[in-house]
Amino acid sequence: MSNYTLVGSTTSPFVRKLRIFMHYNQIPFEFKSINYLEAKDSEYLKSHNPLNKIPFLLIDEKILFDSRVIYNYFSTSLITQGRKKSDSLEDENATTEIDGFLETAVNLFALRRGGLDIESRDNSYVVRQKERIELILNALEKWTTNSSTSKEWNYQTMSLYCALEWANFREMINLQTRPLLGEFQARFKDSPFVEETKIIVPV
Ligand SMILES: N[C@@H](CCC(=O)N[C@@H](CS)C(=O)NCC(=O)O)C(=O)O
Repeated sequence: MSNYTLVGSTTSPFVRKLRIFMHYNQIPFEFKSINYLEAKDSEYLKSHNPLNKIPFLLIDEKILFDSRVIYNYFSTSLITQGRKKSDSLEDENATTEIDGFLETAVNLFALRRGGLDIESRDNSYVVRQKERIELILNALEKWTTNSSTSKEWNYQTMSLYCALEWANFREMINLQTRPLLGEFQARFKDSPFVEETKIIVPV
């Protein structure tokens, strides 16, 4: 059996959903927590992943980038073992929407942290990113109401839970203005491995 090390941070929602998914599916792994804002960890990240992003997975001597690719790697194996069903087209679209929301929100957060006024309507790129966030959240609200997948603890619901909690925590969204998504969060707040993987900001 392979040795797995998941490299990431204790704040990243892309990392957190994989930690939850792997624990939930009893996949043994080591979690290596890094803080890429610190010089040593930044060098470590750059020397391993040319995308300069977390998460990545070490599989013995090999390496795999990107949360969705890592998820697909484990999902395929679980399906072969009869321990998981395949994702439907609707599930795939939900994953794309959640990842799209998160990539956009993470980029805007980084721009804001760098000093850009993301509330200004002068920057058409920023305006378009914010519009994308609203469009995706509208679609996900419908998904949380209509889809049977949204009622169980699975990769899609783990992804949305982690995405919303991160975005709310970083004040990129206000869940008070999205009651359907607030209900979704309340439904899953006591789910397996939510507490164990809660957001911890390095001091
Ligand atoms: N598509 C990537 C996105 C990962 C991502 O954006 N991770 C953020 C942390 S939440 C990151 O590493 N950002 C580094 C940076 O922007 O410099 C995935 O799904 O793994």
